[in-house]
Amino acid sequence: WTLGSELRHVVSRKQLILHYQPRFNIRTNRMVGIEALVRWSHPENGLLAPGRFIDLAEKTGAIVDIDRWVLEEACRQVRAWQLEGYPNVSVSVNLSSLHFKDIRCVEMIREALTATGLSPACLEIELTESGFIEEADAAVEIMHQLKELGVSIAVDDFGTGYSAFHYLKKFPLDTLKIDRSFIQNVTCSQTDEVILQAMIDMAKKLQLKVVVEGVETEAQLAYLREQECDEVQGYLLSRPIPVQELETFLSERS
Ligand code: G
Ligand code: G
Ligand code: MN
Ligand code: NA
Repeated sequence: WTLGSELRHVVSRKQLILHYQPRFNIRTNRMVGIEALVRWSHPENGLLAPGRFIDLAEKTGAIVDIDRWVLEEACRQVRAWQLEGYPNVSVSVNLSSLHFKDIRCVEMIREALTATGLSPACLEIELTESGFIEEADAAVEIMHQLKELGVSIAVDDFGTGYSAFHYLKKFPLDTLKIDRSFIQNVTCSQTDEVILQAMIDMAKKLQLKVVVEGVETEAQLAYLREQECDEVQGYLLSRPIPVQELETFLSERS
């Protein structure tokens, strides 16, 4: 398929851009972090969301170059904002689970930090559950090395994968990002409320930071304020936005 072969050249042709979605501390309302979300600025088809090409990039192997670019660009951008005097935010980068089978990904991450001068404390790597359970031994080793480096590790889309909890003991995790499907009906479904509450309780008892994703209504936000949730992300607060908009946001809202 033609998109597949074009994908091999997206990095060298400079067709990728990053949007950033803010993440907020639920108590202080401050923007504390941003998630980097890649887009493909395609010459004929316009701006393509990752849902349109990440799976394909994983199949063709193009994801390796894409993720390396995303990582370095996100680190570079956040470091540039620091040097320009914007308020400090940390950045979360989604990495394909393919990397977590290969110890070289630690080098890739170290290089991005060294090349850009960003402090490891400002970087969080997001992984999906299914991604690291598959080759657990390799993933554990990689995560330990990342922790040594000072980088944080988040489980993305929590609750949608294998839904086995044993790995929470095994992996050195910092953050659970609870999948947006769990917040959707929380204000009208008792069942959903029970499940979300249980996930938040468990995370807190395991001393993990809890981020709820996909917050779209004031009622959902009010509900989360009564829970022990730490941070929120979602369209109610901000969609993923381009660099310039984020700069405005940073200067006005932090
Ligand atoms: O199309 P949509 O924006 O809904 O897709 C978002 C999905 O794409 C999320 O699952 C997100 O984790 C993933 N994603 C976004 N940016 C990147 C990236 O730079 N690398 C990888 N591997 N996945 C990404
Ligand atoms: O899998 P991951 O969590 O990395 O995916 C992030 C995706 O979720 C992005 O595509 C982003 O646009 C989307 N997203 C972020 N906030 C919301 C929200 O409030 N509602 C919905 N439906 N999608 C959201
Ligand atoms: Mn994510
Ligand atoms: Na998610």
